[in-house]
Amino acid sequence: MTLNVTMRSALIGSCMALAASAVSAAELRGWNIHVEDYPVSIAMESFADAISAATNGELTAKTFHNGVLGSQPDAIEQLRLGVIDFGEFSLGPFGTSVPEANVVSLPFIFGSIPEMYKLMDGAVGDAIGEGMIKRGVVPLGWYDAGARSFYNSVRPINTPADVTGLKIRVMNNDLFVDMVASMDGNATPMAFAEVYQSIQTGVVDGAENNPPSYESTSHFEVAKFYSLTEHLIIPECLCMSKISWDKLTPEQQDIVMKAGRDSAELQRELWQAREAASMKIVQDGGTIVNQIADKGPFQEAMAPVYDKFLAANPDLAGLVEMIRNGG
Ligand code: BDP
Repeated sequence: MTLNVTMRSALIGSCMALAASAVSAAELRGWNIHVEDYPVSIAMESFADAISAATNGELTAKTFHNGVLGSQPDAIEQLRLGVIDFGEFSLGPFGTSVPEANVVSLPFIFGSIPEMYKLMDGAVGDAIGEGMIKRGVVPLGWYDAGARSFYNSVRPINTPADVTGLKIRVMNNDLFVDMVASMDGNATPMAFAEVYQSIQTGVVDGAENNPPSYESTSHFEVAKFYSLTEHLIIPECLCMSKISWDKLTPEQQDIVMKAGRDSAELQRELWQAREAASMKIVQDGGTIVNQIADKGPFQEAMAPVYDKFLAANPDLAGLVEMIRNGG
């Protein structure tokens, strides 16, 4: 049977109406690993409120905090499959599925946090975003996660040699294993939720993270040496499953995109305050913080990480150069 043009367009029209009504009846489900008072979590709540307000409640979004929907690597897969509609992710674990995202996981690649913002809000963010869309993920806003530094229960780290022999938990990505190996440490990729107990029981000696995560997870209780290496500045992403995105009407897509961008602005402001508050909490709680007098030796130790990455991803050399040159 062949459909005439009128029938065909009527059919398409009714399918679209069905799809739209199916979405407006549904609630978007969001994944978040952090505790409820974390800057990311507060910004995600404002994202949901903005969507509901702008659609008069026709489209709503509910965020499940505290990682109750699973670990980050699993959640990224579920997002790509449309099982989870949206979430807030570090680009660190994203690198295993989106090669372009890996460039921001190279140690010391950004000169500073303001430089990271500038680049992510420009050509670098666009290039990474295109890579994500190709793999089924639509970025809505880039969130701040400050800089990550090492902490452990054994000794302060002042030079790369101090990392030698330490067992360090890293996020799920070979780049971070190589990063620790380049200083003769032993890296163990592990889920965020397992780190506290693993340090406590000596499975690992420490990990690395920004002050708010070091504090909100209470890792500082079991790893009191916090050494400000600031070796990774990895932006994060509020993003949506492409499958879920495609089910929205164009108007809903505009609303969701704007809500995502606005939530990123809020998150960046909240982040600054939380970083300072977290540093105070950990220091009041007995953490011994040390600055790194000279980060040069750490940066030099990372040369093999860059060499291996660029050998495996020659097509990303331009993006790496763009970031290293500050845009
Ligand atoms: C935090 C990130 C979170 C990661 C976590 C980790 O915000 O997305 O899951 O680090 O180390 O800073 O796993």
